[in-house]
Amino acid sequence: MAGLSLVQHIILEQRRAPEASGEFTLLLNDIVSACKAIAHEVNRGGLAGNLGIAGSENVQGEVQKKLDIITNDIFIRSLEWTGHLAAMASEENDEIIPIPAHYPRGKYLICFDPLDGSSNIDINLSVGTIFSVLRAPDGIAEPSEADFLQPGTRQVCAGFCVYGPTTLMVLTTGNGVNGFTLDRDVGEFILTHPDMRIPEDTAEFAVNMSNRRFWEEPVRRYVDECMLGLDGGREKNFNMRWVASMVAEVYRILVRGGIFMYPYDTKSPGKGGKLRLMYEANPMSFIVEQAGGASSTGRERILDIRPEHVHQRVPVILGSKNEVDRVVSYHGQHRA
Ligand code: AHM
Ligand code: MG
Repeated sequence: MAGLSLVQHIILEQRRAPEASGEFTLLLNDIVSACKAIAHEVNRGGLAGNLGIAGSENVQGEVQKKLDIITNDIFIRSLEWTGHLAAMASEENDEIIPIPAHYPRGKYLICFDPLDGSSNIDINLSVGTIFSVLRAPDGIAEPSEADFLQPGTRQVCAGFCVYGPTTLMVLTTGNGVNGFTLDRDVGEFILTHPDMRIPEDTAEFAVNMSNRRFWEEPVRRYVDECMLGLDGGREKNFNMRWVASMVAEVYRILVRGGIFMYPYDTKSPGKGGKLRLMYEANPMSFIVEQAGGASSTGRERILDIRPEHVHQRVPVILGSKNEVDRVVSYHGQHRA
């Protein structure tokens, strides 16, 4: 018998909340459709002429790949007309994306990265879509950037899709974390990984080691100790992974534990980190915490940050709780 589909799962959750109007379920259905269409384009790759650079830069000054633009368009076109959103924010758009005047408005806001891990597009490694759903403030017809600047604790839902050997969707609505695999034969995401939990301990870390000289002392200390393994103070050997796709790293951590770090570095002064708070760090932190893990900048819980800009960057340290706590304690000791 086929398992429960993602939409069935959400409808069952909705029935447990009798005050729910069903609008959120419909929004999620739209997101699922968008991700299925993106999975299709990513999968066709070179066959559809989708690989390579587009010849433009995004708001962050990053070279855009053709698929960055194609997937951003798919996400926007799939969601703008349905009447469940008040506005959108994308990694690929400098400004907030309004809902065109001729479409109805809804009560939700969405922040998204349509294709995370862009550097992996042309080399056939996993990439993904990350999204975060917030409520639009009451009585606001045309939300502005200020209406998006809510801390991560206010997220209604967060999720990501990984386009890898299989296409997977991971989702939380604040009630644990579930993983769904796209069954291409029936065109549905099927619940394959119910109630994902991150082990508290791990012997696996993920960090871009080439940035070591730009890190702060607490992160250098932690990673150096991992590298020393049995011969150092930790008295156990660690393994290292770096896919350079946050979606793949977080998925791995959800399945078998680990710690992922894109910490503060001095490589790009004034930026505060590489990853973006509102459509990378916040949704991933919500998911990781809901699965029993932890997420911090090293100095504060990511979900508590009061955002200042939609494209704000933050240091990210997340995953197995005991390891994240250790890195945070090193930051505290360094300050003291
Ligand atoms: P992107 O949104 O432009 O793809 O950047 C985010 C990605 C993350 O998925 C990944 O963890 C990181 O950038 C990799 O960065 P680096 O190439 O510096 O190792
Ligand atoms: Mg990204």
